[in-house]
Amino acid sequence: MLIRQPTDIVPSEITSPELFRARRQFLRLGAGAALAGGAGLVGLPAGAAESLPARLSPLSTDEPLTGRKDVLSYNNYYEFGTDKSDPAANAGVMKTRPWEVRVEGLVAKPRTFGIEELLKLAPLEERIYRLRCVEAWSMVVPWIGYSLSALLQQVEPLGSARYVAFDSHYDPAIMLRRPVLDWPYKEGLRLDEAMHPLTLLTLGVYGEVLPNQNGAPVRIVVPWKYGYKSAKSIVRIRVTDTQPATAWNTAAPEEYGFYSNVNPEVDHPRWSQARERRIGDFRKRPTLPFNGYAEQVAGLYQGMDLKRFY
Ligand SMILES: Nc1nc2c(c(=O)[nH]1)N[C@H]1C(S)=C(S)[C@@H](COP(=O)(O)O)O[C@H]1N2
Ligand SMILES: [Mo]
Repeated sequence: MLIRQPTDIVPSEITSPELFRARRQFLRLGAGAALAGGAGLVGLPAGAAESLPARLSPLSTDEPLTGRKDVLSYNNYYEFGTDKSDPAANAGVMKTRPWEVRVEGLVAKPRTFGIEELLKLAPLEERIYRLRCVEAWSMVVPWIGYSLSALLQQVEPLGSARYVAFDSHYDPAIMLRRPVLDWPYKEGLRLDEAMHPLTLLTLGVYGEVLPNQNGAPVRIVVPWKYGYKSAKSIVRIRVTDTQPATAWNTAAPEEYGFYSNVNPEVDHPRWSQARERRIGDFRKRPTLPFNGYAEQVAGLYQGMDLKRFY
């Protein structure tokens, strides 16, 4: 079973052994870090992370979670370095309060949202999603947030709106200055993709507010697309009528398309996308079309040649 039945149970009542084990491990790690009186095991800033209670969403997968330590220490966040361990080591210096996200463009009510406001805009849900990186590894992550559509509805997109662009925060004083990508990091979705209930405005992970290396204080998560579509630490959302430029598509258009739907049949020019390694596993597993979310999202692309629009 891929998708849980709709239910109103809260995560603490879930008896799935993996989830239970993960939560126990989470509590142990938190307690250990507090006792040590300093940084946690994975480069977290000192002090207890703020917990973020959320109700388990029926849109969650029931596959075993990737361990919290891996989720918080094996990251892509190139602004803080290109090695997987760099973001956890370097992102701690980023200040995430106060924080504002400007939502503008082709909308009736452009508005700036403070992070406190975003935390209260809609009921928080725990969404356990598969994350498939373009580098052919994957994870299962218990994100916390709500559908991005709840935010977009607040600003009322105009009839001419077609796309949504996301800008990440960029501060050259604490981030990479080398133009590995065209900073600030940019991403984009078609409006219908952005409005799809699976597209998550993400504020937390593993029961806590987002750690900096995972894109604090607010990021996007689009589970049926390669991980790079899920921009971290966003400061601006712009509704447009033309397809926005994106960081990876600008850097290497032959390798990274605008759509970036997970597709085992369209290889990256330098490697296969047919299989993936789930972090923590030894054997590879087949990659599923749309990362296993085909039933929910394939309809968005009806009639499109997905080899051309990769
Ligand atoms: N601003 C920004 N967002 C980003 C990236 C980045 O380098 N910068 N990396 C992307 C990639 S390639 C992946 S796989 C995911 C990883 O998210 P995680 O580290 O929380 O697992 O973040 C995405 N969002
Ligand atoms: Mo990625």
